Formats: sequence, structure tokens, C-alpha cells
Amino acid sequence: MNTTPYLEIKEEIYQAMKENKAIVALESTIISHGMPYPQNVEVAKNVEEIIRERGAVPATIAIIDGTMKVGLSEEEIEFMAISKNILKASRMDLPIILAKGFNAATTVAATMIIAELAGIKVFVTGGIGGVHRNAQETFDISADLQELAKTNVAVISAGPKAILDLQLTKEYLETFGVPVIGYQTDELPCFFSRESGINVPYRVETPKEIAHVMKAKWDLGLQGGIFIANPIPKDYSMDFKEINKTIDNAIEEAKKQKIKGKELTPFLLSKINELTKGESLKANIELVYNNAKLGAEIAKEFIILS
Ligand code: PSU
Ligand code: MN
Repeated sequence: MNTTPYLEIKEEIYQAMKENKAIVALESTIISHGMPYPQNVEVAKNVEEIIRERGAVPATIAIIDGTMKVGLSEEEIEFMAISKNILKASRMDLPIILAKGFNAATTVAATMIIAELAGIKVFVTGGIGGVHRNAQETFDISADLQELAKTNVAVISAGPKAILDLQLTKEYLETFGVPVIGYQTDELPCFFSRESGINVPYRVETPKEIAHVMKAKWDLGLQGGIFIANPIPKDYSMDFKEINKTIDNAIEEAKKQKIKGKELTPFLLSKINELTKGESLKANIELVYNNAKLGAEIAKEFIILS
């Protein structure tokens, strides 16, 4: 189904929309740049399955040959996972990638834009981008945060990635009026670990409450998203101090190799995976599954309210 020359919604998802079923958007940067092969394909498929098991419809989003695809076939998921020449698309990249007909994985920011164009309100990811450490000098602040400030999609993640400056990320979200909600937690989870030493402004206990927050925000006409921080399950949570040491080493290595801009996050994730001998990847996979479960429940509750 083509709604604009740029957007293509998979038939199954288009049908689900007509039947007012719960739909959950998923990003593709995590597939193409966030995880190594073959775990990336496995995770991309399992996440969809988890969402289906809960009675919602998954919509993995990516750009293929310059078309924004909402919902991918198995072959397309494999293509995004295996192909070496996939770009990483954030807001700034979209016009060029569409005009030139490139292939690109979508970050949180780009996935939010495309989900909103398609009318999808709930989006599940691993961790959002944020204010990088030392951003005072580098100005490296993920466009994900600005997107949360202006695009009406609820984003479920395991918190900002621990490679970031968590306190500055929290301040930035506050300045731009983005509700930050801890799901069954008072502490801001930070991707690999449940703890960070930083409080969340608000805590909620149920998916239904989150759906009410979404409805209240958008009923008021308040522009922008909602950030739901869902802590990684206890069994997989890594020790905050330990993982921080590893992150410091990875950041040091990035500095040495002069890695900057959009290469930085994928570099750090893969370096940390190497340094933890695969432990961090295991955690990353589990937190994504955990977010998918919550996302499906929120999407179902929101359908009831809307
Ligand atoms: N979550 C993961 N792995 C990832 C990302 C999120 O578990 O690779 C991606 C998201 O797509 C996010 C991006 O938008 O990292 C942030 O990149 P940057 O810091 O360059 O904005
Ligand atoms: Mn950046």
C-alpha cells in the first residue's frame, strides 16, 4: 500500500490499521549497525514474534531503494542484517536518502518520523541516543532527543544508552518537555543496567497507565513523544560500575581512532561487546525482548482508549 510516493505500508499492517488493531513500530539501526550478524537477524525476527504472541502487529521500519517501508518481509530483514552498504538514517538524512534511492537503517529519530507518517503511536527500541559524555566540547547530542520533543510517538526503551551522559540527557528531555516515565522503577535504567543513581521524574506501574499518559498528552495537543524507560530484567542486568569501566575504555579507544558522529554509537556498542566477551550483547538482546513485551501491552491498551 503506497500512501505517498515515499511511504510503503506492508499489506498486513495496512489491514491491521483498518481493523484498528494494536501495532508496534520497530527500528532497523539496531539490526544493521547495533548488533553483529547473525544475532541481528535472529533478534529482529524474535522481536516480531514476541509482539505477535501478545496479539499486536509488528512493523519493522527501514528505507529500501529510497522507499520508507513500514513492515519488512523476512527477506528484507535479512537484507538489512547482512548487507554491508546500509546507511544510518536520522532526521537530517531522510531527504537525501529518498531522493537518491539509497538503502538505510532508521535510527530512533527517523523511525519516529516514519511511524508518525504511518499513524503508529507505539515504538519499541533497545536504547535511545542522548547527550554524549563531553558534549560540552563535541556538541554530540543525538537527534533522537529533538525527535522526542516534536514527534507524537511513545518510545519504549531500556533507558538512554550507558555510553552517554545520563544526567545531561535527562536535563535535555526536561528542557524540551518530554515526559520521562520509569516503568515499575524509581531509578532511570541505563540500557545494560537497571541502576544509574539518577531518579526518574515519574513512575508508573501498568501499561494501562502509560496509555492514559499518552492520551492525556495528545488530547491536550501537546506536541512530542513520551519516553518510557523499562529496566533490563534482573537476571541480565550488568553491574553499573563494572560496565562503566568498560565503557570508559571503549570511549578512550574511540578517541584514539578519532571516531565521531554517527559512527560513534555503533563503534562503542561493538567495542563494549568485544571487551565484555559477548556479555553486553546478551544483555542488549534481552532488554530488547523485554521492551517488545511491554510495547505490545501498551499498544493494546492505547487502542482501547482511542
Ligand atoms: N538501541 C540499540 N542499539 C542501537 C541503537 C539503539 O539497542 O544501535 C541505535 C538507535 O537507532 C539510536 C541510535 O537512534 O543508536 C543513536 O545513534 P546516535 O547516537 O548517532 O544518534
Ligand atoms: Mn551523535
